[in-house]
Amino acid sequence: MLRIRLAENRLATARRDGLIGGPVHLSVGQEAVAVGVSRSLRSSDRVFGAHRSHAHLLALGSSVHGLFAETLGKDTGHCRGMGGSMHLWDQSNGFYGSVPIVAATVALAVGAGLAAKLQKSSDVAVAYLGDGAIEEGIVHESLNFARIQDIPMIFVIENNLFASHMYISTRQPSDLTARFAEANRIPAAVIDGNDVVSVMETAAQAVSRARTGGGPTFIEAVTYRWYGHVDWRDDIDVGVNRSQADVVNWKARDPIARLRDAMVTKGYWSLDQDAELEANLKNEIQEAWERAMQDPYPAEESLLNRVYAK
Ligand SMILES: Cc1ncc(C[n+]2csc(CCOP(=O)(O)OP(=O)(O)O)c2C)c(N)n1
Ligand SMILES: [Mg+2]
Repeated sequence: MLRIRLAENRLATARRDGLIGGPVHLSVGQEAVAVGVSRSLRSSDRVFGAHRSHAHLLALGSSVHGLFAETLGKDTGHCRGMGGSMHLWDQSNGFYGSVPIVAATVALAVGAGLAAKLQKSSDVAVAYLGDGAIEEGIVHESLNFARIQDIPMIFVIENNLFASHMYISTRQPSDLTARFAEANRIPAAVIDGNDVVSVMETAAQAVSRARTGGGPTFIEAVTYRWYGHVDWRDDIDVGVNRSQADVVNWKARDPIARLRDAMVTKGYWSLDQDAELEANLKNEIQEAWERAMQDPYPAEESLLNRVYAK
């Protein structure tokens, strides 16, 4: 969680300073979701994200340097610099891709899950989506099809209460989305998305159910993003129902501080260990950034080389 946080904070600063050409959608504050889910996954699983997917990628074990290089448009990036922050891919770690068309990858995850089933593997698919994405029709077709075909997959809804600048109560008659799982007879769990242990335990059950033929699960993890919709700003001025007080309250539920405090209180972890971990991670992030900054851009003539994958 800390690696993801430090990496995203670096991206925020770099974007503010004009070093990154395209928008970056940050998930600082939401780290427990991707980390808790990924704990039960293996590299042959098939994970899909969307526009806010740095954490989904990194939590699978993908390299921070690859993310930085991709975001900077460098040849060493996960997509050879052709995608940027919103088109991430690292199949070696099970990340089958993110696409900024909201909800588009949900159906791809259903397809990947169906393939896993037809191949008689015990691999699972994961679709990460937001409370805004669930308003797209394709999600409802996906839920229905996943249930009817008993597809081994997990729908992970990161309900951060916002779609761009619109608060959930301005868009939906309920502030929870799990009712859509109920409508499709998919088992659902609504959990505190800032509690990594709760995410981990819920995801472990869901993944185990999918691997053993039990079909799909819907996990709604309620959380909050600390930055605004895109880039480094906090969006207090433009966010409907996004006051400074809300942000302060949600920061008090910081998933990283919560885990650290719990582990220190129970004697599993010391503040010295914590300081050492943070120092090591800061070094790692700094080195990854410096390397990515120095890496080459892709050659101009390579532009069309990877439009279609072999
Ligand atoms: C099909 C489509 N419609 C609209 C947009 C513009 N858009 C980008 S992100 C976003 C909000 C998505 O909200 P949510 O799914 O809750 O994800 P979050 O940003 O909260 O992580 C919108 C409307 C888009 N990229 N694609
Ligand atoms: Mg949202």
